[in-house]
Order: sequence, then structure tokens, then C-alpha cells
Amino acid sequence: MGSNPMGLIVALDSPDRGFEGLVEDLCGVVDGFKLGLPLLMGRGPGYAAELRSRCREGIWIADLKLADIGHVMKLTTSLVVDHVDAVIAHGFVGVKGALGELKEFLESRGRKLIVVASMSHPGAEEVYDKALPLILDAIEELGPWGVVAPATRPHVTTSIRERLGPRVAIVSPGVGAQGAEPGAALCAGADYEIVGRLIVSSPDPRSAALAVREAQRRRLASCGRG
Ligand code: O7E
Repeated sequence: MGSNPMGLIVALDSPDRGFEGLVEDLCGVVDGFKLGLPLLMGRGPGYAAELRSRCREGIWIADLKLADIGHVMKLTTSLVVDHVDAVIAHGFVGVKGALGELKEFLESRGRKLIVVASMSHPGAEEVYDKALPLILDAIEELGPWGVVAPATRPHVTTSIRERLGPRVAIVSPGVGAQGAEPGAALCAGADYEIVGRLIVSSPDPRSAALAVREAQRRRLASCGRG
């Protein structure tokens, strides 16, 4: 990984609005879209196909944040697997009978697994950070395409990169509304920053996305990764 040090993925979460126009506006400007659970539950899994028909470029991720036995995670995933490139699951459920089965299912359909290693909110320090060494053991055994690491706590992202090496993709949420500055997670070792409200709640999402890209570029130049 690390081939695209300026990665930007836009999070679409709200079930209360249609994102068709926004996806068309941002197509080619950003590197992909992440579809949140409220959106997929509110609009139905088929909405992923509807949005994707508006932009055939980039990576499309179903953020199901799965945490169940493998059998049930596969059932849930089967509702969207044809419409997306990747699915997100939690790391704490472990490999045997859970993430191992899910990864096998996704790979049999030519799809990617992304595993949450840590999270961006303050409460992640209460449990997630303490469990991080064990979660990273599971992730190392599993070998997923990608992992989630927090933009809000760059030192955690750096430690995840150091532990897992260059081959895994790191996607990093927490930029903008949650306080992290664009580019900070990329400097810490992430490949993609996930940005939701800063872009989708803007009156001009395309300009907002271009501004994030420019801020990423400047930050990367200053940390020597640009
Ligand atoms: O704060 P925003 O509006 O930029 O949105 C952040 C998005 O990232 C939102 O979809 C949320 O579900 C997601 N996210 C976090 O905010 N924190 C995490 O720790 C993990 C995620 C996430 O997307 O995990 C998978 C990448």
C-alpha cells in the first residue's frame, strides 16, 4: 500500500437525503465512497447499487461494522456484496468462526475485507486502545486488505502502521467534524482519510472536497511524504 498517499474517501451516512447528485459531483474528485449503516438501513441495501450507477470510479465500501459469528456476518454481507468493493468488520470478534469465514466469503466474491483496529472517538481509549495488541495479533493472522485507524490519534495510526508493515491499506476517519486536520493521518501512515460531514454538509461539496485535497497536499509536503 502507500501507493496513493493522498487518498480521500467520502462517508455518506444520513438516511434523510438523497446522495445521487453529490456522488455525481464528487466522482473523479475523490477516491471512493463509504456507505454507512444508517444510509443502508434507511434506504435499503439496493441504494448502494443506485449510487454506484452514478459513479463507476473509485472504491465503494459498505461500512457495516460487523461484529458477529461468521455465519451471520456472511448473511448480512450478502445483502450488499454485489454492489460494493469492500466491507468493514470489527476486529475484536477474532479470526476463528468469525473474521476468517467472512474474509473467505468476501474473497470468493472478489471483494475486500477492512477490519477496525481502533476508533476515532474519545471512548476508544477506554477499551479499544487497551485491546489493540490483541486485535493486531488477530489482524496479522487474518491478513485483511485494509484496517481502520484513527485520524484523531495519529500516534495510534503510526503504531498500527509500524506493527502491520506497508502491505495493508490504512483508512482513517475523524478528519474535520471530529477534529483531525486533513493530511495528519496520512503523515502518520494512513493511505486514505475518511471525511464525512466536512464535505457532505457543505453547501458546495465539490469545492469542500477540493479544499481537503489541497490541505492534504500541503500537510504531506510538510511531513515529507508528499
Ligand atoms: O465525522 P465525519 O462526519 O467525518 O464521519 C466520520 C465517518 O467515519 C462516519 O461514517 C463514521 O461511521 C466513520 N468512523 C468514525 O467516525 N470513527 C471510527 O473510528 C470509525 C469509522 C469508520 O468509518 O470505520 C470504518 C472506516
